[in-house]
Amino acid sequence: MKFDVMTLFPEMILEYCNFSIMKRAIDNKILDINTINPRDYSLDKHKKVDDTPYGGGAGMVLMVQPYIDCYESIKKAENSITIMLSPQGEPLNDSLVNNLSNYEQIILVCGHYEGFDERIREIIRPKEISIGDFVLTGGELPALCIIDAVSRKLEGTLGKLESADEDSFANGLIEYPQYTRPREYRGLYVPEVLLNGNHKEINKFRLKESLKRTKQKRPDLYNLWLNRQK
Ligand code: 4HQ
Repeated sequence: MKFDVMTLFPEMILEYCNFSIMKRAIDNKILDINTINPRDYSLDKHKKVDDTPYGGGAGMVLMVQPYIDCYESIKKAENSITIMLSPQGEPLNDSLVNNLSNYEQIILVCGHYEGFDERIREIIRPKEISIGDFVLTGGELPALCIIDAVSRKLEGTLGKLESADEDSFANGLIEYPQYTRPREYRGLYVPEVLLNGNHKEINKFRLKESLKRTKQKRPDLYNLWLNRQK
């Protein structure tokens, strides 16, 4: 899968992807991360990419010309989607991540500090995605959230020991409690059931704990799970 990230700060994207599981997936050719900087497409003699808003008001607005010329320079695969990171977008969740993992190419449009000239949206017609109801200084972190979450769904990204179908949300529930050595720490013990090797009992315990936690911490997800069982 290829990600093309339009950003004024390409190093932010590339640096994150240069570590751990992301780096391994890139080295193994499962992933290709490319950045394109709209500043390189600015026709302004000072390489300007933003300007003051028509109608007045605080802040600056990202200019249509550098963003559109940058966007049009990207070679589009047949099965590709363009996403703009924005608090106005559809909230990111596990099912959206699964859908995105089926594309051959994902183009991510990041802004920074300021809003986009509305004509960028009108011309590109991107899908807009939000990572939550709060305001960030730029779209780079949300873009990385999408790159990271989608990448770990791709075959071969996670090793056997990091399987994606056992974590939170694989079954719509949050994770059961986990333990490793030692069996006792400051008087706190690992539950007996995990020590006896009875995998039927262990799975029963884990499901019960997942349900208990989800009901208590995320009643919204618990109700979705209940409805799915019908
Ligand atoms: N942004 N989820 C990028 C966000 C955001 C979010 C604000 C998007 C700043 C430049 N993006 N602009 N929340 O806060 O996706």
